[in-house]
Order: sequence, then structure tokens, then C-alpha cells
Amino acid sequence: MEVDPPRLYHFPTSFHSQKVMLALAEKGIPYRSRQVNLGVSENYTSWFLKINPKAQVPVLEDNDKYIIDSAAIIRYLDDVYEGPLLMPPIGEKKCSYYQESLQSVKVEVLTFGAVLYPHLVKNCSIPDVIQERMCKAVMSAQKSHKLRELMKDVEPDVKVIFEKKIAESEEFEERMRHEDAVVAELEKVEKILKEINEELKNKESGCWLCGPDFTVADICLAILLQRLKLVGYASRLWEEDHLPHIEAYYVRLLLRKTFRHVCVGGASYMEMMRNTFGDVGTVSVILSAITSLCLAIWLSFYMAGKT
Ligand SMILES: N[C@@H](CCC(=O)N[C@@H](CS)C(=O)NCC(=O)O)C(=O)O
Repeated sequence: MEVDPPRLYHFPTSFHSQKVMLALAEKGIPYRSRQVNLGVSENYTSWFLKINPKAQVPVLEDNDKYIIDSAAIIRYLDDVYEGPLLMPPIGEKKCSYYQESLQSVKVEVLTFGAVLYPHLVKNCSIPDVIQERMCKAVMSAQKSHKLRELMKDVEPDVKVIFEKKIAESEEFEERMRHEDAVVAELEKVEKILKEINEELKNKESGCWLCGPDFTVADICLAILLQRLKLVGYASRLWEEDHLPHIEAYYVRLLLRKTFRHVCVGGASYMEMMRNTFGDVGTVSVILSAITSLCLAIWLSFYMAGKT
């Protein structure tokens, strides 16, 4: 009997969804895609809350089982599916260490921090119109208000989920009013990247973070670097000779087919912006195309200079 491929519930801007998409690509697992539109709170609809009461993507559906949380999904894929091991037995300890360390970074704080405190970043690729909407969303506490509205119509047993999410959103909205919170997160990520830079320095060429294999630690690092680059922290964190081994690693990532497929596609970047903050039309299509083109030109110059 033919078995259906797994189905991934995800969203293009979702950092944690991207990690699972990269894991699926690395293992060569075909899957069905179901976007859950976070921009219109589809993750708070009753059908999705039944799948994941935390109201978060990604979720993997496989053989009538639902697996939530990116780290759990990646572990599941390694256990159940063939393909290169993302947590190979050799170097497992190091791999878990870096996975945990990278997962501790509060990416949402850094992403919104980049638009709320633009002097902290350089060359942020998020179009201005989207940045304005992101600022407004945080400053006017849009998410917690929206959740309060939605809570009015839900069954009593689901109310508790909403109360928890409202408290989390308020805590986030309050935290983002303080630049210090963003700076502290930036210092934390800087410390982690410095340690990784040292690790990479001592590696033979051709190796990834934990050895010759591309592991879950590389998945976490790859998706984090991509986000930091997109929102404009790369120049202060690793470019301009700050962390040369991270810089070289990032260039190798850009040459990796699976990474390019999941992360650098202009289409998904556009889609994520449109879905999250509304249709901004042709301007952002053009901006997105320019971003991809600039990246390709920069890469060819970079490689020409290094080889
Ligand atoms: N620990 C979870 C975190 C998942 C998560 O934070 N997902 C975000 C998108 S990246 C989300 O769905 N947020 C919607 C919400 O909480 O309202 C994982 O690793 O999968």
C-alpha cells in the first residue's frame, strides 16, 4: 500500500519552519505543504489549535501523528526516515551543545529589534513599508488586542490557551519598548557566534560545524545566519573581518543547493512579507528581486576575490 508523504504545516517567514524545511531538503524527503497563515491568525482557528494547542508552526503530520516543535520534528525525521543523519552518533554531544546554544537565541526580539532600533543594523533588506507596519504592530500592541478579540468567540476550554498567548504577547510587546533588551540579545548572539568562529577556525577545510557532516547544528546556524543577514546584523556581527570563519561559512552555505532552495528564493521572501503584513504590491516584488540579484552579484565578486 502506498503511504502518503508527510505534511508540513508551516509559514514562509517562520524561522522554526525554515529549520524543518531545510532538514527535509537535507534528508531528501518529499512532503506535502500546508501553509498556515500567521498573518491572518489561522494558527488560532479551532482546527489548528486541535493539532497544536500552542498555536505555533511548524507541525509535521505523518501517519495520523502530529509532531510539534522544530527540534522534535527533526529528531523524528532522523529516527523514522532514511537519508543522511542530522544527528550522527560521532560528534553527537557537540552537535546537541550547539543546537541548544543556537536555539536559545530569541530571534523574534532581534528581528523586531532591527526595525524598531534601525541604528543597530546596516542594510536591512525588509522593505520600508513592511518595517513601518512591523513597528506599528508592536507599538500599538496589535497582537495582544487581536487575541483578545478572537477570545470572545472561542469555547471555554480554549480560553486558557488564549490567556497564555495574550500574556506572552504583552510581555513581548513590553520588552520591545526597551532597546536594552535587543542589545542584550545581540550581545548573547555575538558571544555564541564568537565561540563558533573559534570552532570553525580549528576545523579542516570542507568540514561543517561538528565535522564532515551537515548536522542539525548546521541547520540551526544556517537559518540563524540567514535571518541575521536579512534584517541587517551581518556587518556588525561577522562581516568586515569581525568573524572571518563565520563569514566563510556563510558563503559556503550560499553555495549549498538545499540552503539556497529553502532560504534564498526571492519568491518565498516576497510571499512571507505579503502574508505577514498585507499586500504591498509591485514595489516589494521589485525590491525582492533586487535583493536576490545583489546577493548573487556579491557572491560572485566574493568568490572571485577569494579563489
Ligand atoms: N519551539 C517551537 C517554537 C515555534 C514558534 O515559535 N513558531 C512561531 C513562528 S516561528 C509561531 O508559530 N508563532 C505564532 C504564535 O505564537 O502566535 C519550535 O521550535 O517549533
